[in-house]
Amino acid sequence: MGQVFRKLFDTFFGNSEMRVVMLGLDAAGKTTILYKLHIGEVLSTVPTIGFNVEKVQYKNVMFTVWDVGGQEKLRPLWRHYFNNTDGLIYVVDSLDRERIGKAKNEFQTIINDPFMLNSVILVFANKQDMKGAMTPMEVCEGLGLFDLKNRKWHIQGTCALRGDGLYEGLDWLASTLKAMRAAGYPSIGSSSFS
Ligand code: G3D
Ligand code: MG
Repeated sequence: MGQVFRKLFDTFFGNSEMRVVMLGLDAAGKTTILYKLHIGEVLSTVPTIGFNVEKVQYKNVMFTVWDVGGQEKLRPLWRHYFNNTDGLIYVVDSLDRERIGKAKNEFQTIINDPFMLNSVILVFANKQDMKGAMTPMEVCEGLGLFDLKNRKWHIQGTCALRGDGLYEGLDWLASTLKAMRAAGYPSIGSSSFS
């Protein structure tokens, strides 16, 4: 998995800087995904602003990860991390039907942040290995993805424990960003499933 992923990024990104933030409610599977990618040492920091941030730098690509859905008052501080974000990965625990409404509220707040308006959106409908998990289509509906206007998004069913779907999702993210860069960042909406 790690090797394939590294090859993918080497092929697509060369030397261009890229910033990816991976967000989701606690227990969605973000930390598991970060480790599963094997792209470098996961640095866990608690900045003075008081929430836990995990970071992995792989060559020119910086992944920054934190839990959303905590204290509202910390929200304005996210801006610091949103700045210049190229790609958002939003991870959903597909088994957690009770909190899909909360996951939606947080998601909508994030993607409508002025700093996030140009970022492409990859949603991981995680924990697909679990019986009773929402399908990617249900997660799509739960988050309100169909209502998005002029955004590039993609939803991918994943099992982070096994690594299933991670590569496919990141492949979409990398190739989409590459195409946007080549075209000078047009913000044209499109969507896709897998
Ligand atoms: P977070 O970083 O988003 O808060 P974690 O989430 O990566 O810490 O994962 C939370 C729990 O979900 C962990 O279980 C983890 O093993 C589990 N998990 C993550 N991805 C999957 C998946 O695809 N399938 C299943 N079945 N479980 C998953 P624990 O028990 O360690 O709390
Ligand atoms: Mg975590």
